[in-house]
Amino acid sequence: MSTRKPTRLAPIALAAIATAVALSGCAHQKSPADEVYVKPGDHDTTYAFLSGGHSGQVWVYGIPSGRLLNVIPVFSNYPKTGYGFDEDSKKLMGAYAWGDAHHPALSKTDGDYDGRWLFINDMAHARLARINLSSFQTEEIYGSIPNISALHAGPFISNDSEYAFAASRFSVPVPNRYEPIDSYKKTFDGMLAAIRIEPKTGHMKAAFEVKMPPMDFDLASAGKGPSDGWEFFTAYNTELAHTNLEVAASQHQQDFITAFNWKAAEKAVAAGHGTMVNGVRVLDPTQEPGIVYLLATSKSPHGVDVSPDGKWVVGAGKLAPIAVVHGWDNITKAIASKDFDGTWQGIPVLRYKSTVAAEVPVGLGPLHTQFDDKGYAYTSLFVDSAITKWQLGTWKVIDKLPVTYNIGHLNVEGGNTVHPVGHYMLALNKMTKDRFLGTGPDYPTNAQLIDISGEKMRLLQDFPTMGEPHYGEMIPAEKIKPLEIYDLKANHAAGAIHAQSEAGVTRNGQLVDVKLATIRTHFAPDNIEVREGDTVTFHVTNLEQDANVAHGFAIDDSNIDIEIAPGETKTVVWKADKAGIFPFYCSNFCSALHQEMQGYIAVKPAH
Ligand code: CUK
Ligand code: CUA
Repeated sequence: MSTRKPTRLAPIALAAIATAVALSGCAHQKSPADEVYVKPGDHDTTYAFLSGGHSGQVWVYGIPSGRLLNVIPVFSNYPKTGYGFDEDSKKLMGAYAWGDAHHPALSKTDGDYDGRWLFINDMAHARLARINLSSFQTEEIYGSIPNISALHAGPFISNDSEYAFAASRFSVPVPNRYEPIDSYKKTFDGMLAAIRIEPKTGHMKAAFEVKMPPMDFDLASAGKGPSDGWEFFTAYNTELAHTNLEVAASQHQQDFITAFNWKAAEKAVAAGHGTMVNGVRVLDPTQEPGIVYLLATSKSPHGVDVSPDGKWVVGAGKLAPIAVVHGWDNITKAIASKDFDGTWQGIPVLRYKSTVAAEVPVGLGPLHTQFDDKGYAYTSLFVDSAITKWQLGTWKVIDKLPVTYNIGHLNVEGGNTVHPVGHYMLALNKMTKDRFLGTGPDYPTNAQLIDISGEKMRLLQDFPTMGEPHYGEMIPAEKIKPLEIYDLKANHAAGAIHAQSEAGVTRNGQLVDVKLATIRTHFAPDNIEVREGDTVTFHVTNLEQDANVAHGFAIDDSNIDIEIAPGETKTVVWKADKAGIFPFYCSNFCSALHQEMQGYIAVKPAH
């Protein structure tokens, strides 16, 4: 079925093949075309969840084919599924019609992806969303998170999904209030946040926060193994500039990674430390020794990534051609012996010479690092348009692969876990330029699939992505168990019905309730009479219990169009504000008589 798992061979046979490949210069290697070709009817081996950037959606791709499997609307409307049109999803989306989604993050158990949920941030409104990976639907949007402004850094999930961590990119006064902008250094605050994830339901709630100097927090990564219980955040703008940042925030040769001991913070919060600000307990690190330390890291660090064994904290300073590696052992020793390079804004700065294990000369514009299962690291280089592979421990640069063009994030399958898979890596490039047929001045972005199972990285293929997927997460397909239908018997949604006989119209003054059934190939009822001025609530239940039989419900001359999955109920509200005849129909091709699936609403004049 897949190109992924070769037939099991005895170790001797494998060794023989390895030798043969080495001697013959890859004569036995499949061509890239064979590696990405998934023949009709076969399935991909891996899911890739790519953020849709400011389209506010998540794109689901199959890997290795690069086929777009589906779109999950999160922060913006999607008529295809009716998201943002029915009452429940309107409520989820709240007051905003868009979001800026950057970082999909899979839930974890014991440091590995468990296939339950996908979290993603909306930077612009400081929100986090949770997608259920059985229904592939957005289940929760939490926020705006109190005291967090521009949630770029997040969500970063701890090893047992205890918390999603997040931080403010643009500092503002906390609590938010008027202050003259040039009082920035004194009155604006950077914030780190721990958002508790309820283990059974996945519900999110801000648990505690840490008030920091007004740096721009950018990204984070969870400690693992020995460093579990810590979260590492990068920050640029240690200059604390509030204007002309391109120059003013690029002055210092080093900025910081903030090492945050969240287990210690939990204890401080349990002991009642800190103050309540907008309903969340906020700790002041200058009053809570041991909670936050600063790690000097080269010029304007963007990404920070902790190796799967938790021993190395890799920072990528985008304005220096190196990846800075801090050793976890070094960090703990420096903390224990108070080996500080003084304090900054009241927070201890660990001596750089003591914590740094290596400065790896990766190339120009380093942004993000990922790891494989064999002790190698891969750093994306925006300016060089390349990926550098290097080795943990020896710090040797092994390989450099050009990518097209201007890579941002990269992602290894299982990339943020303690057990990366080490076969596929995606390069998420910002620019497409000449890679695809032109489609006017709006260009797609470009994902490139790279095989990292050998010594050298091998480019397998390009495929277009949309809305700038800053980041993506890849997970083996067998870890996800997609739902096929909703169980009609278990459907207790408001207005749900379980048989066509329960369908019908009820009136209460000018409020009309329609329990509408859809089943191949009709609506029941399909002739509905209401009066001008009525507010008509349609609870549409799809009575089907066969997979892949979704019906639609669209009303002519209206903004109503939803799709209802088998066993699902969706509710839409329609104003009968003018007399006349309004046809409605099934907008989703469902069967041979789909075109017959229609009905009429007759609106009687008020007088
Ligand atoms: S970011 Cu680094 S390239 Cu994670 Cu929003 Cu876009
Ligand atoms: Cu039901 Cu088309």
